[in-house]
Amino acid sequence: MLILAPLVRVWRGIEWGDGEMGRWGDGVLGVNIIMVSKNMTSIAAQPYDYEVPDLKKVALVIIDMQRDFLETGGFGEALGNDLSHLQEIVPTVKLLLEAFRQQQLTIIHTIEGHLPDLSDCPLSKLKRGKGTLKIGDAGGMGRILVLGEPGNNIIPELTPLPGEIVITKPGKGAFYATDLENILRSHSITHLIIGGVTTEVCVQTTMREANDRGYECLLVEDATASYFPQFKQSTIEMIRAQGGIIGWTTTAHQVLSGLNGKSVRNEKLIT
Ligand code: C5J
Repeated sequence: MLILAPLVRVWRGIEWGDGEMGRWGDGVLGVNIIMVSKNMTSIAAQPYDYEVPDLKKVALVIIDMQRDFLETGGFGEALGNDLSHLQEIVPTVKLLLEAFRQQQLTIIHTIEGHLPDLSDCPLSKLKRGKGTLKIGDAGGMGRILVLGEPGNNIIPELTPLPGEIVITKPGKGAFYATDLENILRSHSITHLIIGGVTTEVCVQTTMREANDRGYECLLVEDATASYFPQFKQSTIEMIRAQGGIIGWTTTAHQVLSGLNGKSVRNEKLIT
C-alpha cells in the first residue's frame, strides 16, 4: 500500500513478496513515501514495540519446561530450590502455546538433558552444584537430567504435539551443540518469542546466543521464571536496557493481542 503523508515518523524501506527491509526515521519536510508491509504484526513491548514482518517468520520457543525443573524429585529440587515460582507460570505458557497452535505458527520446545552415558556432559557441569543428587544419579523421577527418563520430559500440561520441534540440548543455551540454527534457517524464522525456565540461566543464555546470530528476540515476562525472583527481574531489565541491547520484553497478554491484530499496551502488566 502506498500512502502519501506530511512530516511524520516514517518507515524508510522497501517491501517485496513476503517481507520488507528498512528502518524508522524522522520524515523531512514535504512529502514522504511510506511503504507499509501488509503482514506486519506489532506487539507492545519494552523498550519499544516489537515488529514482526510476517508471522511465518516467528517461532515460539519454550525453554526447558521439564519435570526435572518444575516437579518434586527432579534436578531443581535436588539443588535445594523452591519450585513454586516455576510452577506459577505454567498456565501462562500454556496460553501462549495454545495461541500459537491455533494460528498454526512454528513452535519449538527445548529439553536440557544428557545421554545415558553422560558423554555429552562436561566434567565441570557434572561436578558443579551442592545438591543432594547430581546429574545422572537416580532420583524420584528416574536419573537426574538424563534424556528419556520420566523426569526429563516436558511437563504433561505442555507436552509437544506431533509436528512441533523439540530440541534436546546438553548445555544451557539452545544453540550450543544442537541443530537449532539450521532448523530456524530452513523454516526462514527470524523472530523468536521466548518463554520457559529458568530466566537467568537457559532462557537468557539462549536469548544471548540468538541475538548474536541476528535473531530478533522477545522475552515474555510472565511466561518465564526463576527460582530466584530477583534474578528474573534483573534479567528482564538487562535484556531490554540500552535500547534493547539483547532484545525486547513484553507480557503474554500483549503477545496475544498483537497476534490477534489488536496491539494493546497494558502498562500494569509490564514489570
Ligand atoms: C538450569 C535451566 N537452571 N533450564 N537449567 O540449570 O535453566
